[in-house]
Amino acid sequence: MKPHPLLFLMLALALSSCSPNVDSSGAFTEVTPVTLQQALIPMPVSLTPGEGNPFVITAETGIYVEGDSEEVLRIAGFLADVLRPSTGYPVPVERLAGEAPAGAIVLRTGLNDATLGAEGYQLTVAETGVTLAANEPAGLFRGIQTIRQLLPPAVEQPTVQDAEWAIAPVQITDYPRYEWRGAMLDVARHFHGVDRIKRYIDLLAYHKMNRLHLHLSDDQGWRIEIKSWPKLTEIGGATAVDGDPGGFFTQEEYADFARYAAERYVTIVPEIDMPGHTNAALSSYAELNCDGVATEPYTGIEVGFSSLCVDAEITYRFVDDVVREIAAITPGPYFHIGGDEVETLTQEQYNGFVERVQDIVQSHGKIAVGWDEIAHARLLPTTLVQHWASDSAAAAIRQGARLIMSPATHAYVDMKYDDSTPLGLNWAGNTSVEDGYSWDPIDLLPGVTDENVAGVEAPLWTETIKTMEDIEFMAFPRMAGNAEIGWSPREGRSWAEYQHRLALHGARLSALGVNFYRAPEISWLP
Ligand code: NGO
Repeated sequence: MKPHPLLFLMLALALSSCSPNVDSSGAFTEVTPVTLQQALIPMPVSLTPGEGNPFVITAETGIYVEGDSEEVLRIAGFLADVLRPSTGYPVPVERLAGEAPAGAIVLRTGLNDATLGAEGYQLTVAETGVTLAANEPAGLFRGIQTIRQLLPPAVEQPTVQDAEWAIAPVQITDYPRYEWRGAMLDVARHFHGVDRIKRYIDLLAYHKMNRLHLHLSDDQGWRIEIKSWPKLTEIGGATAVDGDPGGFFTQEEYADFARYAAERYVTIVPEIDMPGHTNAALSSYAELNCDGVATEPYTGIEVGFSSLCVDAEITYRFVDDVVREIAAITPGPYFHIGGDEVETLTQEQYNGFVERVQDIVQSHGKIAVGWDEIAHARLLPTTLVQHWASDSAAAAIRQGARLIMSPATHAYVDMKYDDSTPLGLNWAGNTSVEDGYSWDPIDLLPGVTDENVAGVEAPLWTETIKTMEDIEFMAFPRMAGNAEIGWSPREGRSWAEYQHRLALHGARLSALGVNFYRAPEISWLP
């Protein structure tokens, strides 16, 4: 019998790199050649190669959905939409009536397996067909990202490719380590519109990430329409860093991409940064200033100088209106109140503000999230604290709050890769791809265990980031590392092994058209 072409691909990869093997418990064992299967990012909990010939997608392959769920049908359609352009095959999506035909891809929910949770899945690939099963639709959606990565990278191309669409037999059981696997995009320093938000959501979803935190306001810009305070966007929305063009989302646009995100099991987390980082609001409404005089618009990149007038009642009417309007168009349960870098208030004033705003957020049915500094105030039991630079984590943990880990020295993707990086900042130091991968949420701060950690988030602040190409260049490939830190088991993660998977992952990012940073220390595969 003729050797299968996939063997040649595996051999080619074997010559270029090596990676540890994974046993059924997910631990990395011996060093063997990288195969497409072992190049998954994030690495699954357990992966067992099967026997026999690969499964091959052909002109006859269809996707079949068990049961009558519309949601699962939509998820099947998502996979078909990935497969059709590059394979050129029709890839019909149908409900399964009776037995699945040979060579089918079958999707099934209702597994009832507690270990898998809402986002876990089981994937079985054999020559005769593919079965993807999960407790919930969200798990199927995550598993589909794995199917995409098991296929040749060309599957992500937008036009018909000449390739053999084969997947070697494998059995995968997979579920996330943390519930919160996020990215933050600052749309305030430079505005990034709906198309960019959707593209970013696609790239996050591809890496099994599930939160997009949007930094919607700062000194330089206010980016979300508030119908009861229209000057916020009229005046505050007009500016950006360096005098670049401003912009803002209408509430309809916001609701549109929030829905787009939800269809990909990504939760939008809106942030209105307060009481500091508020010059855009202070320049829009004189009455928000203690002296009753509107400030000048600001387009520099200093921090810490602005604050709402925390002793004036109108401030809380303003906050209540803003939180109410945004909460009403936000399907997810979170509202981020900022709280970072306030240099013009006493601790008492600051704490009083944070405590009141937390209650306002709760009164509109949302869970409050805030940067490190809020841990000095009295926190509600549900409030999440986003660690970035200070040592307030201990105060947060003492109050029983859980942490979102965004250490600036590792997870800030606005930091330069090295001294030659044309974009980005470096106040937290350069962050190479290795620095961005080689950290773990429970190793950075004393006394933190997985119990204290909700998850991981990679912020992209945009003082220097103006285009989608800029966003992609800074976020990728580091975002892939953050995705793995949030999803994969801690046990066995190592840079020595990861860099080989990343080398192959580069071919997928290229096929997706991502303008990623080709770090010279990685032997990127074409
Ligand atoms: C800090 C600051 C932001 C900056 C960012 C730049 C936090 C939480 N506040 O992070 O305003 O944009 O650094 O890296």
